[in-house]
Amino acid sequence: MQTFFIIAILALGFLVTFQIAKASEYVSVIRGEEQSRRQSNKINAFLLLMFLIVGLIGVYYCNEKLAGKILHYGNPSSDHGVLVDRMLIITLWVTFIVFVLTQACLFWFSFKYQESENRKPYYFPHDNKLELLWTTVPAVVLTVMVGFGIFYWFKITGDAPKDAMVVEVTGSQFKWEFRYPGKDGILGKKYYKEINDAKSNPLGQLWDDPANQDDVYGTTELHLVVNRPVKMVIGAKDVIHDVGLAHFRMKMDAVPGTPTTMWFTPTKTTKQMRDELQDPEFVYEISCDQMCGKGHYSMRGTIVVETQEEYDTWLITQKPQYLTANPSKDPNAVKAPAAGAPADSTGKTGTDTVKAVASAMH
Ligand SMILES: [Cu+2]
Repeated sequence: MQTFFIIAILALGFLVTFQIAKASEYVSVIRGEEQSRRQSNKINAFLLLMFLIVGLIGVYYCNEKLAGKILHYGNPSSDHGVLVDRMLIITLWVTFIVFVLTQACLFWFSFKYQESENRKPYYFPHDNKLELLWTTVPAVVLTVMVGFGIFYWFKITGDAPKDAMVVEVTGSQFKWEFRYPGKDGILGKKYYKEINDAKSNPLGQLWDDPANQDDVYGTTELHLVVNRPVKMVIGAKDVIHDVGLAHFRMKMDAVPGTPTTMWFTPTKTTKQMRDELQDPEFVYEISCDQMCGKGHYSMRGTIVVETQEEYDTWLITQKPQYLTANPSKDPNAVKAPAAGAPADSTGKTGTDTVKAVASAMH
């Protein structure tokens, strides 16, 4: 029904415009071309001025309406985020001033210098001073702005500080997977042909590589340490995704076969953010910022920013993926059946099995 009304209104609007145009054509024939031309010149000049005024009010109104809805992530939660926000604000101010000045001149001059019998136009085809001015001023301003952008870009994608923790982020349709290097601080080698979910090897880790044996794997939730730089090694398994970290003002493409990196330092824990925003439900978010398929919208993960102690406590409870994929190598796996419970068809209890395995190992 609503669609019908919209189409009807559009059709009516078209008809009315068409009829007005036709009527004004007849009027001009009756009045004489010259007078009608002057008349429409005046109307156009007035409409241009109205467009300027209504347009600027519209810009102000949209801004007021949407201000809280677009940048509603609070203050940035990372060191680089502060720099990114500063650049954004400077860019917005510069473009705002240029926008208002140029639009005001464009429409006000069209109105002020409309055709008049009391005025003679002054024509000048070329002015070197003017050319120089309107070429150099924007060039200098843009160079400064782009220069800052490039400087920060190299900083963010450049070498991370030595004490940085490393985490690998892998995108696939439609989830994020995380890998932590474990105690050795080194992410083990991978090979895409080894990717096998059935064998508990979702990232294709090469188990021969000792560096892989303590790597911790996880999905949906990423753990980071507050005030400690983190270097992200980013990749993808199928199509291009994009790591979007709105609260940290960070963003980087996840490309299959071509690892990308970026680093930053989270400056507020999840708890601090909850207090700051007075929102006990708040969680940091990792989103996919690159349209990657029909489940793109659901490619959301959460990030927990915590203290080093909390992080260490959490990491200890995580089982390396190596042991999940190779249960025979897991020293804790044999303890799995509860004590006293029948362990298998032989009627032995779990404790018996542990004893049996323990004696077999010695
Ligand atoms: Cu996506």
